[in-house]
Amino acid sequence: MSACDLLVTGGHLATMAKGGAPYGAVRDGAVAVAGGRIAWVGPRAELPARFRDDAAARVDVAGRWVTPGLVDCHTHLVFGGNRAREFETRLRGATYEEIARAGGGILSTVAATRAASDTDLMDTARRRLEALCAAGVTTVEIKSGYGLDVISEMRMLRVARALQRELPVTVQTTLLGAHALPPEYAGARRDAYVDLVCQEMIPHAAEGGLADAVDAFCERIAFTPGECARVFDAAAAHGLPVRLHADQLSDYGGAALAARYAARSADHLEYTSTEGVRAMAEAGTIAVLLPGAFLFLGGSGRPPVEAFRRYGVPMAVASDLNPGSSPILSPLLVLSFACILFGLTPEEALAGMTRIAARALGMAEEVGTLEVGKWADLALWDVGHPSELSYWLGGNPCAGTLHHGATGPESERA
Ligand code: DI6
Ligand code: FE
Repeated sequence: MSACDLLVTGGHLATMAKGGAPYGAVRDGAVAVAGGRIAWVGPRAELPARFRDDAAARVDVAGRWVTPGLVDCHTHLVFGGNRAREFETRLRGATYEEIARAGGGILSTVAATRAASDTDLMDTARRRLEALCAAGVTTVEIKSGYGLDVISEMRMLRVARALQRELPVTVQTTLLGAHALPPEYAGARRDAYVDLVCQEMIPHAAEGGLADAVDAFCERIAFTPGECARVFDAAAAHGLPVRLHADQLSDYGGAALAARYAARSADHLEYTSTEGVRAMAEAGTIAVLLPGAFLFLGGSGRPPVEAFRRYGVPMAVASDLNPGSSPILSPLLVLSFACILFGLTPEEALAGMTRIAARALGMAEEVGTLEVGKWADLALWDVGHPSELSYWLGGNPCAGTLHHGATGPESERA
């Protein structure tokens, strides 16, 4: 048996590991892969002889930069139809909230998702995920939330799980039953719907191993902090970690609620107060910034980035890929927008879509940096410096990825 299955040399590494040089940069680096994981990483000149001399396969990356595979920690990429017509309506002056209150918005995607065949849902989601993977993503989180009944929510989670067998990517799934009130519960039946989420959806998802976490949309057009708290209690009773769509459209106390439940992350946060930031810092809750949604909705509130820095709240950056507020298929554009719209540095943005995103998913031991013991999830880039990943607007400098040390999907591996 060889000392390593694969030896990657001939380029520079942005390991994104904390503490060292900016970007964790290692010029002329080497990565040794064994059993799909990183067995050694560092300057090629220090590569131990056993890896140098006894590698089963070798890749020369020809002067490229190598980063950890990107981690898109917040997407809703499984859905039926699209909302291009709603986009036109918004451009004529209607707001996202007005459309939602009139029964459009998320609910129009719910109708399209319920009506879509399994094949249709799978095919359209696969195409979107292929775009992310082609641009460097090797870990993605996918939420349900466009089914809003037990069978349709479980179907969304199953489709999300199935994608992992078809593409070179790790999929983490999140149950978002509390995304919107479905039409059949409109009016005075709110509590009955929250009961359905708590007493049927969460138990089904947990028992079937279909969800890795539970999320809720805490907003005046969606669910109150009290309703979200009930969902979180049910999640905790089933051993599932929680996250929250918080303070996206108004300061509704979402960040503080997420902190109270020690949520893995609070996401959006455009209207979060300093008290919310402080609570997140104390709870260790990660801030997930979603600049695509901010841009696409023409947002006015900006997440309190300076306060997150001051209080030491780590910031992840994600696409929020969804049909209504962020139909964005380029993770690198998301990095650019995080810099341009929210004032992150390119290094913060890249950390937000690698190391910090992994923490938001509870996967910090597995992915997010190039460090020994983690999965060999690598992205290769035709750039002269990693800051370029946030700099070019459009185009795709990704020259390929390795997922668990291989180039193909799980189903093609031994
Ligand atoms: N906030 C969002 O930005 C997405 N979900 C959420 O809770 C948007 C979902 C949609 O409009 O379809
Ligand atoms: Fe979202």
